[in-house]
Amino acid sequence: MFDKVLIANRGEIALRIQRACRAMGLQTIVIHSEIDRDARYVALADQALCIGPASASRTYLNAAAILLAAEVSGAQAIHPGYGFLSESAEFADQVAQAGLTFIGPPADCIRTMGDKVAAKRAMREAGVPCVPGPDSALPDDPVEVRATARQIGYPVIIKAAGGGGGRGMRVVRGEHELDDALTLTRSEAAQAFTNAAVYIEKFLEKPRHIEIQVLCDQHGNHLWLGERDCSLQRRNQKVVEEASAPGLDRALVERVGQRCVEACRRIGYRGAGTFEFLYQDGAFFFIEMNTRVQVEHPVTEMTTGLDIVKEQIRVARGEPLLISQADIACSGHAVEFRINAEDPATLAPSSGTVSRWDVPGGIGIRVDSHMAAGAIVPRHYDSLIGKLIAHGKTREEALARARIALSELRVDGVLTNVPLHQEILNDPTFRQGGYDIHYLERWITARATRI
Ligand code: MV4
Repeated sequence: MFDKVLIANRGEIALRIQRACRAMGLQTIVIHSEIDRDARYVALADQALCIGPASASRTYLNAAAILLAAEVSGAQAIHPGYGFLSESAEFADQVAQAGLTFIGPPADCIRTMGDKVAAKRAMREAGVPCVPGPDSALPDDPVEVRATARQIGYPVIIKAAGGGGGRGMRVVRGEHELDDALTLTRSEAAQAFTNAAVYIEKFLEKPRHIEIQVLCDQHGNHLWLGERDCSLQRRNQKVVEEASAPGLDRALVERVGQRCVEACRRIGYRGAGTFEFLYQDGAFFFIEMNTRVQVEHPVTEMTTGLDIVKEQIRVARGEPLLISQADIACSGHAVEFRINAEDPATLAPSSGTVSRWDVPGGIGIRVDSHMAAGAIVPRHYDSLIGKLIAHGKTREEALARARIALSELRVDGVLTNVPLHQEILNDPTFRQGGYDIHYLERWITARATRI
């Protein structure tokens, strides 16, 4: 049991976690860098500790400094948020060794999912549908690899087992490209990740990115909370996410959701998690599991009415979930627009001081942001400054509400991608729904030639 939580993150998620803590009557401690010292969530916390300069490696990624801050402040639990140390099995272990509660899954689950080969093997064994390809790392012998690639059928993709989120992968369209791709991906993997292993899969040309949210306690309750469509992305950064995914066969989603829940039971998963799938030609293919709360969790909160961060904390306290699968009814449609501080024309990050921050409101509108007039957007971290989430009875209603809300959002001092979102909302393919993961990049390229 704990009543004092240290939030090892920054920005909108630091504020989001703090709100959940407050709703549960828990004390909050935030750690922060020098450049974040005047942030709104820092002032709102019960206690704040500056642990270093702006550099993320010396602050939000500095496990030793965070553990020391927990010790001196008397925190009994650490919430890692997303990014930074959230998926470090080593950090989760260190937190436990310090006698504190890590608000997240067991370190072993994080470790398994961090190794994409081990993750895939565990999921296939649990009956989750996976992308065709072996459940093992590639052998050194290029002749064996050639045979495997031929068996799968070109195009194939070679991925680093220690990668994920789009890092360390290479598409191979024919045998003539295989040796070079293998050598390059292997050397990248050896350099960038502690795990040098690579693996091979069938390359899917035009998939959608559909993910399934799960929530588990240690009392045998394993739930799935519906799916999200995160196909609108650029350079592996999601831009718009929605729940539910338009046009899917509900009976199929139901079966896949149940498989995810069974897999969680099998591996002893606890906390919130996300199964990432590629969806193509009416079938789901597991690629990775995320063992953290995600940026896009609010769309699921809007359709289920659940507070995912609160449930994460409940579960970490050893308490049982108060809901069962039968209680989960996804209602209506929710869409999230990530508000980034970036030049809408060049898409380059824009940093500085926000001089005006006028937030939209009204029925079905939620804004998760740590911004305010006077807030600093440092160049040292990612460019997410807020999220605008719209809910409606139907997708059309959610999009209509989002359109009005985006028109009410006024930001001065930094550039934002709000104009990009407004253009996206007018795009017939987006309005139709069901676009694939390459749609936005192609749309942006076409737009660049239009301007
Ligand atoms: C793939 C794929 C096509 N076929 N795997 C990129 C991020 C990482 N999570 C997995 N990724 C992909 N894996 C096979 N077998 C295409 C991608 C991919 C992608 C996936 C999800 C969201 C955006 C993406 C953007 C480019 C490529």
